Amino acid sequence: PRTIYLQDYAPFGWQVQSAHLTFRLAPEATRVVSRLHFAPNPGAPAQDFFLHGEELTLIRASIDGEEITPEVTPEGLRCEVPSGPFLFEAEVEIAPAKNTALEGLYMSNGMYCTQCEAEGFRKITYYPDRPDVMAPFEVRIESDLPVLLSNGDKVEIGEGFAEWHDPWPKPSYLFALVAGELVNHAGQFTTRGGRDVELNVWVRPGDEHKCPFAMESLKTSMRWDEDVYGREYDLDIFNIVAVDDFNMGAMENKGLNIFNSSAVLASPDTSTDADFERIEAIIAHEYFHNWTGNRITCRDWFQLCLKEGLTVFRDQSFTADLRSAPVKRISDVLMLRARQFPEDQGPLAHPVRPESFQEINNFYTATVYEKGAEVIGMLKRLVGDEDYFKALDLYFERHDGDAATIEDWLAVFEDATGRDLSQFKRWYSQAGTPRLRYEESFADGTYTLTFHQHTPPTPGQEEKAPQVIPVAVGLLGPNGDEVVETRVLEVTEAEQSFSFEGLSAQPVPSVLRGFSAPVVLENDIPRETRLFLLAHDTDPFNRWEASRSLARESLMASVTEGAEPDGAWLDALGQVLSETGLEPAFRALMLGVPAQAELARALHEKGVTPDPEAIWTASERLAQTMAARWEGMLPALAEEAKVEADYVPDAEQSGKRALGSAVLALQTRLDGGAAALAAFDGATNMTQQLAALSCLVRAGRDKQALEAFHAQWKNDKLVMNKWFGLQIALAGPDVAVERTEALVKHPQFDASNPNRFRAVLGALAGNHAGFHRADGHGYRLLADHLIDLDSRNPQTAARMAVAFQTWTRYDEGRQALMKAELERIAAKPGLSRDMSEMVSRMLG
Ligand code: B3K
Ligand code: ZN
Repeated sequence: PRTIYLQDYAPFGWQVQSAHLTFRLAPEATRVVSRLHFAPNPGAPAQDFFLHGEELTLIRASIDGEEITPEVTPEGLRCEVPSGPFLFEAEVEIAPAKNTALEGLYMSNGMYCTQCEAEGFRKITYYPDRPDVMAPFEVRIESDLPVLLSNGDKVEIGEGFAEWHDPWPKPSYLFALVAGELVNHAGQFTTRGGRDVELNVWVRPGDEHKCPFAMESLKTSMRWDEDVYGREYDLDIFNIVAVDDFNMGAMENKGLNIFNSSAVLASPDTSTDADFERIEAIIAHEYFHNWTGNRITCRDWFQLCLKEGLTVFRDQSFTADLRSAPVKRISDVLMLRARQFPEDQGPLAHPVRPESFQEINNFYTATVYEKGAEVIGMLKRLVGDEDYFKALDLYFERHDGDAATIEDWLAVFEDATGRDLSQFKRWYSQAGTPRLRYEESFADGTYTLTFHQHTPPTPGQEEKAPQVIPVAVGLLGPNGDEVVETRVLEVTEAEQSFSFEGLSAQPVPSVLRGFSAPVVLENDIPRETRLFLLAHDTDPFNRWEASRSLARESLMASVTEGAEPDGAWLDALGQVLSETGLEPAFRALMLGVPAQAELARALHEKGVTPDPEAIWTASERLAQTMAARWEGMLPALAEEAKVEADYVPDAEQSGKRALGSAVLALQTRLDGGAAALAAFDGATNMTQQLAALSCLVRAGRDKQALEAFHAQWKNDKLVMNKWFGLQIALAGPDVAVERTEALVKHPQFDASNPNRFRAVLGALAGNHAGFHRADGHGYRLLADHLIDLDSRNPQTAARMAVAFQTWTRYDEGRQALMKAELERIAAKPGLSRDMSEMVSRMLG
């Protein structure tokens, strides 16, 4: 496969002044007629006229009304064109019913829908399918289906057709079309400028009752973007459509967002609190793209973080505002460490702005999204809130309607604040997680922190230069009082000191408060200091972090030396748990212990080869010890976690339920499942029902409950995904593989539905000890299914192959087994470009 390089960027030789498309829909033979007005692009180098097009049957083509016979290749079409403006017309045939890759125009449960980002539009018609070519679109859809939707505003809806016009010039990746038997949950929003906007959530008949939450989330997002970023909506209609078969969460097509049904449909009976929060965040994310992504898009796909990092940062801020900021920050860091750190520290490491790719779909990664968001957070921390919003205003003013770059983005910050960001830019170009270490000294009332930073090599980047690391620090006095409030130190050198004067005694530092930069803090902070911070830190993140690191060390000592869980830590944590002044959601997070994969990474970082079985055993033992040690306080915590009011998925109630679920898990360790069985039977919402079922699965007392759950929910696909996933994800290492083998034979397993495939095979990959079973059965099972899926849906298959990215961490036996599976995948004839790139990068 061909590699594309950032440095080779060149603009397209023509502009598309307008695009007119007519669709005559038919499952096996849809006709797409395009009328494209081209004009030479004065700024572009001379080039052949080439339009992207894949898997299209060309019926006819013409220029200015004259039939032409273009040169057609598997990648597109080439022809001679006039030197001035001209009209290009083409008619092509495509087969949406046969499209199993779910990219381009495809069918899901009898409805037509599209997914064009990044390069799917070329499977719909011939077009310059690149984000820097923007055009207004007019779309006519002809079909007998009752609901026919496209981007922009309605022009005319009649018997068997609909016409839409999107006045905002957009790249082809934002094109969307939907046709089907759908019903709408309608709403209305008036923008602050007075525009009345019709809102709809479109779903299949029967799902109407699962729409109100998405609608409320949309309105809240629209208001928030006006209030916080000053951004208003710009069309008279905003449609959201739920689709069952979808490769990702959702897509921000202009005025017509298409969502995985799992990211829209919500009801208390069928969705957990976590689902509600995720739906709210995804609705917000896609809506926020209207400005950060659509009005200002990316010049090329290397700039993907320009829209994704920023939009993730915006949705994280939104959730933090709506719910609890510390709880949101801790959850985001957990996610970053679970998904982005392994990427940054393994064979798939790439900069936030990659410089080459074979298949762009492989770069919708945690690095581009979540580390991309961290980079924006650091920028905001460095310049301060006021200057941040000044820079954003300038960004919107200067680049509205542009296809922009990271250089453009940084320039608005430089111009708005007068800062030089050339060193900061390394966050975009250097891959890898920086390591930070500090030394302390104290003399004559002056306390000095000396930082050292370095970034380990990553594939293709041996040498790393120092980065700008904003380190938020506060100092605590010996009695636990805060003597210096949080201040942000800017570490820019490989080694750099900062002093604090006028202190009467040596303070205890609280470093990297709020996780102010995505780095690994390497200090072996003494256990006493961590216990002190756990008891006294005023920064909730670092308080949580202190406990988390004590937990990690305790578990590591269990794994390597068979040590007992750390009693001093458990007692100190027990104190925090009984602080009724702390919000329940925060205490629920404090009860969480490092995941087994996190321990594997921590051990590997210390030069210890992780043993998955030993990690599993140590984790089980810790849970058992926690339960026994805190037995006395569990009833009071359970009492506090009770929610008497009617179910609402807000932060307060969800926090209580999260605490209640964590307490039930501990209780189950003591009573073998009696309380969980009662909770399962008495559950009045999915959060409780699933929490109880999880406890029963872990306790190995799940047979009847799983049957009952199945009987109750067998007709609800989204709930059934939970049923499939849970019994694998939480199974013991001895049975996880067998359960997966049984479930892929279940009549309701459907490998062509990405949600179902992920629920089952993703759960196996996420069961650390089960997946890493020493005999390699877990590896083989996953590889078998990835090979199978790759021939139909390369995007989802390649994405899930990431489960193998940590293969070099493990013992020789496991390494050999995983390598053999990667090689087996690589050797498969006809392997997709997506999968072949992923596997070859992992093999190095
Ligand atoms: N922009 C889309 C992701 C498209 C993925 C293409 N493989 C959703 C989002 O980030 O909002
Ligand atoms: Zn996005």
